[in-house]
Amino acid sequence: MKRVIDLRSDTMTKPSPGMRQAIAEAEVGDDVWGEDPTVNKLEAYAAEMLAKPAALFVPSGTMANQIAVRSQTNPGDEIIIETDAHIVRFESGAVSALSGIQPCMLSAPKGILSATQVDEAIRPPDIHNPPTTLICLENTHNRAGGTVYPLETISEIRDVATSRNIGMHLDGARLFNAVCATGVAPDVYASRFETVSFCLSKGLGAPVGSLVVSSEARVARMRRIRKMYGGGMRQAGILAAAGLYALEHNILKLHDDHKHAKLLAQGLAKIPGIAIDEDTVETNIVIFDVSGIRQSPDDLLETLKNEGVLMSRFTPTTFRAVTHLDISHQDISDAMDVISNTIAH
Ligand code: TLP
Repeated sequence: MKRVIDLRSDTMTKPSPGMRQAIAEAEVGDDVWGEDPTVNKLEAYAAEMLAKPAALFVPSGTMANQIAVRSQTNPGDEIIIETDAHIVRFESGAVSALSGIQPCMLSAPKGILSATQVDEAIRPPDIHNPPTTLICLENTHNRAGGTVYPLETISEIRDVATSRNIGMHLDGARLFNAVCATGVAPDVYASRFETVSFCLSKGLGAPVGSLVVSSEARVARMRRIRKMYGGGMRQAGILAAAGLYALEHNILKLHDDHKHAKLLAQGLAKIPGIAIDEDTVETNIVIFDVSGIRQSPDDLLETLKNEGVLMSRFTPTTFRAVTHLDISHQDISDAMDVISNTIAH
């Protein structure tokens, strides 16, 4: 059978034999009762890594974000967020449906808001205005192509937030990609936010799971919201074991994903008809435009799929390719051969 090179997302990884072994050997208990030793271990591990007092294990990145937003807002509040952020683009309208807030969406180059932009968007106290109570950032920024928030910019936004008494949440689904790209420690990023979420099931290779870290009091509140959202899990230690394995073994492997993404971007840049801004390829996401190719984007995607290379459609004329744990150097050169041959015909 022809090997499929699946670049649709870094969520496509399958648990490795070592991870499966850890899953098989996990000690479990009922986590709704706080009695799953492996979940407790994972939460303690995550809290320590991000230097926050506590952490909560949840089934998905979406739930992590939604619980964090809910814990820091009241219905009728406004949150400041970049237009293409996952929280408002890809979470099925959950912030409005579940938290009753309205988003104030700001566009920004590479998905990176500036402190001035944020400052100007904060509503002055007035009976007509929704109170601005939360600023959400995304690092790395998925839809902008895995771009990294400069720590300096985050710190400037933090200063604005603190002076205006507003909370901050980080959608760090790919926080460890940012960590690998910059060398900035995860706890340094986390120190700028009240709540930080990160995913185990993106580049880190676990089948399920995200964490959200914060203060003891807020995590207690978020634990209740998790239950309300149906995210209380029972013998979840088998999932937490995969998460622990991911954190212990797979973070440094993200460096390879970043090298592979660069390689792919360099190869794509050489193909006539493909437009790509190589500077935006800072981590494991490659977004490129195919409007200069004779074939329609739909046909091209289908032909590539038939040749064993899967990518996702991002906009009407752009594709997204994401490198991950299950993609090797060889896969990248094989994918490049398929792409060049397909486009040449
Ligand atoms: N992103 C997925 C899709 O939903 C688009 C992907 O393939 O990239 N925050 C960010 C920044 C994300 O990229 C994602 C998933 C999430 C949150 C949500 O995580 P899950 O899928 O676990 O709910």
